[in-house]
Amino acid sequence: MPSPDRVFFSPRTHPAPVSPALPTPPARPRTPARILEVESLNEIAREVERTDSDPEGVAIMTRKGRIYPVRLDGISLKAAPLLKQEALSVGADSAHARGIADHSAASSTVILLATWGQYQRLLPKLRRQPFRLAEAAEAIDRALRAYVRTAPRTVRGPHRSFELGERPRVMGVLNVTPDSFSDGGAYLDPKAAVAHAEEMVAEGADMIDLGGESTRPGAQPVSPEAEWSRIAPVLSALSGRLPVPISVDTRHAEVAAKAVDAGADVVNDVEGLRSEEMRRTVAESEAAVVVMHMRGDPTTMQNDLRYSDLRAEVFAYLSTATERALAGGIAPDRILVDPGLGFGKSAEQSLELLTHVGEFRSLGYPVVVGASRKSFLGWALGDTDPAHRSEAGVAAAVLAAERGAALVRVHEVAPTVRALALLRAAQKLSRAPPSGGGELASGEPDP
Ligand code: HH2
Repeated sequence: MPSPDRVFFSPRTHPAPVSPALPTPPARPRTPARILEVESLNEIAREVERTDSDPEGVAIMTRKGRIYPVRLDGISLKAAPLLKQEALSVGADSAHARGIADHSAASSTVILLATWGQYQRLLPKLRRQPFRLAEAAEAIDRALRAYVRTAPRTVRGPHRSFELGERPRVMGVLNVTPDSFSDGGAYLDPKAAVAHAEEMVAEGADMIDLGGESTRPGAQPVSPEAEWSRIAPVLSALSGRLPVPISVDTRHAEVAAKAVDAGADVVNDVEGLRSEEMRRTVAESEAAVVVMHMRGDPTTMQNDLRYSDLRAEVFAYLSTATERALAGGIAPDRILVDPGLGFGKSAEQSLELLTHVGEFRSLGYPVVVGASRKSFLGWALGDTDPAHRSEAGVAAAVLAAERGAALVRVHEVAPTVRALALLRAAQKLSRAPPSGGGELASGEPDP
């Protein structure tokens, strides 16, 4: 984590003292108090600057302007009180189970509540402590750095590379299926599919996601042979001709292998690399991969929607799946994660994941979100017709990108691209550095 001395603000000359002859300002402020909408540290710094605070003061105050709540699981009975004590010693705090005090709990989930500056003082203290608190310090450090990262990253596929993070990117859906829930049959003819891909690229799609099997709830599984026969002609017509990378939406390793051979750069696996064969295929082909969360499979996934803690479970699943991917030889800069809206989730659960999607950035991988036309949008609209979900789908894409998704998977590319242009402009404004001497520091938080 950057040290406080990396915060640069240029020194300023102080103005002459205020003359005592000036009239005394009114005792009460002339305007009501205003709660500031300041999210990023640069935004906080710019506001503090407006008080004409000393540049050094701007840096110090800014670090106090935002709390980052961090959740840790499985903190032991011995470690939890020590963690709280150290947190309190830097002016922060941590919450843990009641049972830690009377020793009725062997371990606890802990929520740390600290500012960036407090973490900088806390982490070195934790690194010196026993009971695996040094390990916890590393986990906190890694998560904070990953969460606040705004720098773009290049994802390298076997055929071409693409940039994520510099602006929200759009993945256009191309379903070559008879039974997809919203566009089944529309692009089964390869000519129609190719024309639709070209249309989406002309509308601003940054990637095309080609799928030959519907994974909607209750969909009938398709054999790898049938799936490949649907996508092969489309892929061979598009590959090398499209100016954007192609992703193949498949659960089958043999389809993934053939598709990457035929020009795909990304394997979009809704089964989250559960299959060892798929992990091997992705590693060997050097494809990028979207690791998605789904409980069970499309035929069973909506049968049991009980989670003891939805986001914690999805987060743990993606953490394990990405660790397995790394262990299987997939390079970290080729991994993307997706919470899988609608895959074994109720409408409320999909909405919860959508509105907290930025949390998954703590894993250190770009986040993909597919909300387009899904039934939770219909639930929010009080309307079951998928044809009426366009506007809500665009809103969901903007919400996802605003909350930290790097890539949104959508059917309607043109309106999404136009809506995201506004978000991009707003993000540029919000992330602009303070005027008093440049950046807070490289690597500083500025989500
Ligand atoms: N959703 C669908 C399919 N693939 N892949 C990722 N990474 N994330 C998603 O949310 C996702 C996905 C379902 O949408 P669609 O392709 O339109 O429907 P169908 O599965 O019926 O073809």
